[in-house]
Amino acid sequence: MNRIFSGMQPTRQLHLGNYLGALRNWVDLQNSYECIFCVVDLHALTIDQDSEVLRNNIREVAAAYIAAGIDPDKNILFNQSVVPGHAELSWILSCHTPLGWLNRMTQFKEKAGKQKDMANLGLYAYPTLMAADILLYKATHVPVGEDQKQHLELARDIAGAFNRRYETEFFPLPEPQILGEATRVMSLRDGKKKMSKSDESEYSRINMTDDADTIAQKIRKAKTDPEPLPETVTELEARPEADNLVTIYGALAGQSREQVLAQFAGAQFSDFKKSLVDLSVDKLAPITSRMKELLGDKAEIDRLLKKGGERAAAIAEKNLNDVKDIIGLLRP
Ligand code: AQP
Repeated sequence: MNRIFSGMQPTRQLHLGNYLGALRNWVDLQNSYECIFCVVDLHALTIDQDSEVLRNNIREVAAAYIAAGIDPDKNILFNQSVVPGHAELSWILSCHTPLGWLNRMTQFKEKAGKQKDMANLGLYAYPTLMAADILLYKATHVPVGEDQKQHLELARDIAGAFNRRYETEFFPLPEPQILGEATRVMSLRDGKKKMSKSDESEYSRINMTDDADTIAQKIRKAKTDPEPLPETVTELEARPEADNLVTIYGALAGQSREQVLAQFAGAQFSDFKKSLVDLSVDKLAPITSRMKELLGDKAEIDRLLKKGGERAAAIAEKNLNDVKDIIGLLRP
C-alpha cells in the first residue's frame, strides 16, 4: 500500500515557498494515495515560541491545509503532539542513529550558525524526529521541497539500518517526492537564499495570508537586474532573481519556464511584475479568504484536528507496538 506522510512547522506564517514547494502538490496527491498531513508542532519547539502564538499558528497551518484544498475527511489531518508515538519512536530511532550521520546535516549547520554550543539538542535531533514522523506510519512517499531532501535521505538510512539490525523488512524506505516547477522558491531579496519563514525581512517572502496590496508591494520591491527578460532558460542561469520570478510565475500559471519566456521575452521587469502581481493575487486570494473564514471558527478546527489525531493514533499505536516487540521492549 502506498501511503504519504508530510508536514509543515507552525513557525510563523506559511509562505509561497511552502505552498508551491509542498502544499499545492499534496492537494493533487490526495486523490492517488492514502495521505497523512501533519502540523509538526513538536518540530516548532526547536525555536523559542510564545505559547499563545504557537497555539494560533497550529490552527493557522491546519486552516491553510484545508483552504488550499486538503479534504480533512478523506485524509488524516492532525497536529503531531497529540500522538505520543512521534516522540517515543524518535527516541528509539535516536538510539540507532550514529552521530556522524547527524553531523552531516546542512540545515543544522545553517540554523545553528556560529554558536553551535548554544543551539538546542532538539534542533540537532530534528532529523531523527522527522524520520520518526514518517516511519511511525510506515509511509512510502514523502512530498517535500528540495530543502528537505537531505533529511529524507537520512530517514531512509535510519529505516535501512533498523531493518538490517533486526533482520526485518518492517520499515519501507520512504521515497521523496520533489514535484512541480518550484521545488526551491528563493527569497525575493536574494535569489541565492531560499524563501524562508525565519528570514528577518518581510519583503523576502509572500505569506499565504498577505492581502492584495501587500503582495503587490512585495513583488514591486523584489530584487531584479536591469536587463529585460531573456529568450531562453539558459540565459536565466546567471540571473538568480530573474530566474526566481520566472519560476514563481510558471508554477502559479501551471507553465514551464520556457513557456513563460515565450510569452514575456524582451519585456521589462516592471511590466512582468504587474502580470506576476495579478496572477499571485488571483491564485492566493481565494485561499487567504477561505483561511480567514475557517479561523473564524476555532472550535471547528480543533474538532477536525482531534478527529484526525484519533485516526493517526490508531495507526501509530499498532506500528509502535510492533517496533517494541521487534527490539525486545516488554509490553506486559
Ligand atoms: N523556499 C521553499 N521552496 C520550496 N519549498 C519549500 N519548503 C520550505 N521552504 C521552501 C517546503 O515546505 C514544507 C514545509 O516546510 P517547514 O515548515 O517544515 O519548514 P522549512 O522547510 O524549514 O521551511 P522554512 O519556511 O524555511 O521555515 P524556517 O524558516 O522556520 O526554517 C517542506 O516540504 C519544505 O521542503
